[in-house]
Amino acid sequence: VKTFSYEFTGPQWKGKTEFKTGNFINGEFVPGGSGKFIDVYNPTTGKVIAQISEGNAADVDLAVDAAQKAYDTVWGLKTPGFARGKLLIRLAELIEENVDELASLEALDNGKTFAAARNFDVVEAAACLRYYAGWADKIHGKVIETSEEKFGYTRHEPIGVVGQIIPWNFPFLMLAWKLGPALACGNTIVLKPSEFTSLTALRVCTLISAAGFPPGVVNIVLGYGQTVGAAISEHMKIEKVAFTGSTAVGRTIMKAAAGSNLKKVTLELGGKSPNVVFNDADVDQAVKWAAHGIYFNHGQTCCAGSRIYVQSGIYDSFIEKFTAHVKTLSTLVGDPFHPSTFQGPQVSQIQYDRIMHYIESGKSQGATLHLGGERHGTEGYFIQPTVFTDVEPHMKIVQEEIFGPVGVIAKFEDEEDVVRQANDTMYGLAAAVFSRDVGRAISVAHRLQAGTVWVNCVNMLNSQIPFGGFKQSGIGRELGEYALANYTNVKAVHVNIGTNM
Ligand code: TXE
Repeated sequence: VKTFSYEFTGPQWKGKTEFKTGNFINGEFVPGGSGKFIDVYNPTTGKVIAQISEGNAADVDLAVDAAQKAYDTVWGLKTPGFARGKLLIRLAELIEENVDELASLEALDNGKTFAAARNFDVVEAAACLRYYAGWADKIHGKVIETSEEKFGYTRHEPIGVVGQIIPWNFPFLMLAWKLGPALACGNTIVLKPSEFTSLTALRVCTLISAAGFPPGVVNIVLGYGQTVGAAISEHMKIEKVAFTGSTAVGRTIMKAAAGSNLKKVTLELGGKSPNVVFNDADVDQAVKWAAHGIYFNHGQTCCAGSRIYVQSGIYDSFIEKFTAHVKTLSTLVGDPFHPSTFQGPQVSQIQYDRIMHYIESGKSQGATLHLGGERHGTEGYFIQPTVFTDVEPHMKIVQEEIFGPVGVIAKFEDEEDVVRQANDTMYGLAAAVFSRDVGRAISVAHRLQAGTVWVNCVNMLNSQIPFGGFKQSGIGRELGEYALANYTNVKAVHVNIGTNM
């Protein structure tokens, strides 16, 4: 197993990190069965910084066996809810104690800014684990009396071994969203991080052990989607798979589940979220939020407000103020470790190419490239914050998820018009409405086909509030009490205390 050793000497934090980069199975780092390695790139420079083991289907089998053994012997109800909660709290504490190191690693590996990683990703990950720690001893069923002599009760039993496959845009936060509810409910886990961003998942393994989780409760198998991801989704001994990533892969995972053991599937997929700004909105506020909606995390956010609809009465003033704001953001693109940087590089060469391809398609389909559209700098995967105007509903940049710092702005006349345009998409992850008329804002929020609607804000994510998609943006909900249902089987027990049939 290789070791990753790195010294951070940024202006915000100096320190060292060191950990093994093999699979984490049964509490130990072990080499991948293929004997091969995957290069890990620093997206800021495009240079290789580490090598992680490349796992295969045999590694998934080993991880499932370890997870099953842990489930049968030490986890599930053998570690009662309050004790599972205590371990989750300890893990949250250890994450907080190591926040600078974890945030640095995330910035190095993913390209997001150290400040965002520190103040959002890592902090929210710890908050999520604490939130689910609180649920761990409150997961129980109901008693349902059906007659004087008969009653039933329900048990919310853990499922057993669950599979989890996560993406690269919020590597550490997605890990916490997946681990929190699954562990609180008493399941054991086989998780695959993205092959692009596995470093924080590996670092946290040592914290999982240090917190006192028994070996085998959390197992990480590194590798590619087509091998390790497919092995998880097809596995006959995994009864549930949770996935965050592209809609195309979500479809593949559902097929694999259907073709194997009909494992339960939850999916959190892509989006093309509309952001609707009415004439009566506070324009300065709307501008600020709309920019955050699309440019936060370099546009690599599933709920990014990538379609901005502005009512005709304020269109010109919105464009003027939005342009000025985005020009300021364009001066803040650069080194993720610099304290004033707002936007770092895109995660990979593949994503860089995909986004540039969409920018070209916007131009060739006749949209106006209003701002940006070019590479920033000479190395790494940086793209200028980009704005298209004069867009038509059929254009690829209006219909498809770009997953980069590219927003499209369209004008609308009235409420009917904008609701129709906003809902004209196969996605339904999120939406936002800006208006000072609370009645209008809420009635439009109710008409938008999206799992989350923000009123006079965007991108608010809280551990307590469910998150997930309508339409082809997904199945099931993460976060909040709702996520617990993903990780329990409800058993009804009927009891007869009388002598009558
Ligand atoms: O995602 P993939 P990619 C969207 C976004 C982006 C596009 C492509 O539009 O431009 O997807 O990104 C694993 N069986 N989102 O190709 O492939 C893979 O190894 C099982 C939205 O990087 O979906 C990784 O761990 N697993 C999104 C995970 O799936 C497979 C976040 C996600 O990668 C697999 C990321 C397979 N056959 C991208 N193939 C969001 N909803 O936030 C791949 N994987």
